[in-house]
Formats: sequence, C-alpha cells, structure tokens
Amino acid sequence: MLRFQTAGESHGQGLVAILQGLPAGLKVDFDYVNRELKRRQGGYGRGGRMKIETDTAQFLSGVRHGCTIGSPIAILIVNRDWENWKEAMAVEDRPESRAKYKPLSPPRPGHADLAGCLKYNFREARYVLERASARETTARVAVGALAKIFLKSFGIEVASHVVALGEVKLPDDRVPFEAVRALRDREDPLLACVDPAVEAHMKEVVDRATENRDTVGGTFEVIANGLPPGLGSCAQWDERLDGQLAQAVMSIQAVKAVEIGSGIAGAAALGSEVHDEIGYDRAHERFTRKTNRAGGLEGGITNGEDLVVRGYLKPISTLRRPLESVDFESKETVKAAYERSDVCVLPAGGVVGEAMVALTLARSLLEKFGGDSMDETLRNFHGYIEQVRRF
Ligand code: EPS
Repeated sequence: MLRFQTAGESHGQGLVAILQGLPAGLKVDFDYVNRELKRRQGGYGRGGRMKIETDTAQFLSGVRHGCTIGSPIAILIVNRDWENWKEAMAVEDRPESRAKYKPLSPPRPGHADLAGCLKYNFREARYVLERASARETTARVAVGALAKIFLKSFGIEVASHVVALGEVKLPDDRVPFEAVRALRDREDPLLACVDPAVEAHMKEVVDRATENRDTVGGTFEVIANGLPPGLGSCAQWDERLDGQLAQAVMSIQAVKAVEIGSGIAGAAALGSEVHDEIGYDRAHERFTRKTNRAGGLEGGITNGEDLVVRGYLKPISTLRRPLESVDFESKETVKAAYERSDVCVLPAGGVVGEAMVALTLARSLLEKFGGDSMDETLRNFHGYIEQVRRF
C-alpha cells in the first residue's frame, strides 16, 4: 500500500516526508521534484516568507543510482528561515532560547490557534500554529511529485488551475485538460487562470485585499487525464475513490469544501440535466460521454473520463487588520495577533491539490494492479487495459 507521512514545523529545521510503497525501478527526475516545489512557492499574493525559501528536496533514502529500490523514500526540505528562529524554535530547553521566545497570542479566528491550545493545553499559540501552518504542504508536494512521475508511466497526468478568486469566476464551461496543463509552462504562475481577462480581474481582487489589509480565498480545480476506468470501488464505503479524494483534498490547510465534477450545480438540477449520456467510439474501441458532469467518477469508480476535483479555499486566517479575539489571561476582548502572512495562496493550493490527488490515484492504482517492481505493475496494468479494450 502506498502511504506517506510528513513531519516538521514551519520555522523548525526543515520538513520531512516518508513515502512508502512505490515499486522498485521507477526513474526519479530530481529536477522535476524541485520544479514542483518551486511551483508551490509561486503565485500572486504570497507573503515575504517565499523570498527567503528556495525549497529543494534532499533524498535521504529509497533511491539508488536515480531509481527507486522499493524501500521507504525519505525526503528532507530545509527551512532557510530556521536561521532566524534557532532560539525561538530551539529543540533543547535553554534559558537563553526561552528569553528570545516569540509568543503568539491572542488566538487568530480561523487558524488552529485556539482549538489547538485547548487540545494540547498550551497557553501560547506558537506550539500549535507551527505544525498547523501550510508550510507543511512543501513535504506533500515533494512526495506528490514522485506520485506524478509514477502515474506518468501509465499515461496519467495531473494539472490544476484557479477557477474562482473572491467573487471573480471563470465561466462554468469545462476547461480542456491541455489548456490547464499549458499553465505549467509559464515562468510566473501569476494566478494560474487560463483566461487572461478573468485573471486580470482576479489580480485586482488580490490588490484590493492587500490594500485593505485583508485576505482572499477562492477555488482551484485539479484535473487528472488518462485514467483507466475501474480505479476505486463501489463495494465498501471506504474504498470509494470519490470519498478518498474528498478526504485528501479537504485535508489541505484552508480547504473548507470539495466538489467532484459539477456536484454543486448538480444538486440544484434535474437528473436529465446532470447525467452524462453514454456513447461508443468504434474506431478507438472505447465508451464515450457527451459531457463530464460526473467529473470522471461514478459509483466511487473512475469511468475513464477526466477526473475533476475542486478545492474551495477560505481566505488565509492571519489578517493584518485583525478580527476580535480573547486574551488568554484576562479573558478580555482584544484584537487577534498578526504575523507575516500571505494575502492569497490559490495557485499554491492548486499545486498542493495536484499532489494530494496524484498520491491518492497512485495508491488506488497500486491497490488494483499491485507489483513490487515497475515491470510487474506495468504488465498487470497493460493486461487489464487490453481486457477493457476487448470488452
Ligand atoms: C503560514 C504563514 C506564512 C506563510 C506560510 C503559511 O509563513 P510565515 O509565518 O513564515 O510568514 O508563508 O506558508 C509557508 C511558509 C509556505 O511555505 O507555504 C501559516 O500560518 O499557515
């Protein structure tokens, strides 16, 4: 089974990820992994921290002479900002470190501060926010890049774009996968929107939020192309791929809703307006759909169409114009704390969404096809593809 875990605090020494279960014999493109990390750092509206960091993956294990060997892959991404936090985030208990403490209070509405302080019994939010921070997504993107390299061996690609920012939205029509993938070639992701006119409006929304010392959220869409039908299962609740994807995308910091296909519009429409009619393309020996409102999933199983998953991001909860909070000691109403933060992280959210979708799909693919080496997994995969073609 493909599994991963991450460790690390936002201003600690670094982020660590361990990915276990990739078959042996997968060639690792290290530059690609670092390009993915760079993509996550980009986008219009990011804060000062991204000027400090140049996220780079150090492979500590699981890869030999450029190929996976079937053992757990450990990756370290160093926090350059650690230099500035060595005392405040010291591992050892030293009085001089404690003196340089940067306590953060009162708790910020929307952040993990209050709930985390109550849970772990700390009266200082830094103990909680350091791990709750979206900095952790660096580690997810590193292992997500490996999942993408793995999926590419099966002709599966994953890309993302921003479909809404604040009140500015792309029209409802589906954006073709090729147009979304082409965004990767941009030197600067800006707001990762495929329509330059809409993107210009989005930029204005970010500028307005910055001027007003506010933050702004929106929606990113992740599309996976080239999937075979049959990943996931309708047999048991926790084997349904739609449920697994929802959990994976919902787990991204600041995501408050997840949608598959046209799920939200579909709830307000009639059945005849929602379901994708089935056809058959004799030349390519495959079933077809006139539309893809199901977003590539029916019954928790991929149906061979593009997989379309949206993540709805709330605006970042660290506001330069803070909301009301309560002082831990006096219990008086005060303004929440402010720390350096981003105004908008939509394009980065999309890159993290790609990583989470890729990891979920890679796990599902390995559940279906198994294999300890790439040769074995590919053989099983192609045998099944031939079975589907002859159906
Ligand atoms: C974050 C606060 C900011 C963000 C951070 C998420 O960090 P800092 O406190 O160092 O300015 O930039 O995101 C990242 C560091 C990152 O790599 O995405 C928060 O509180 O969640």
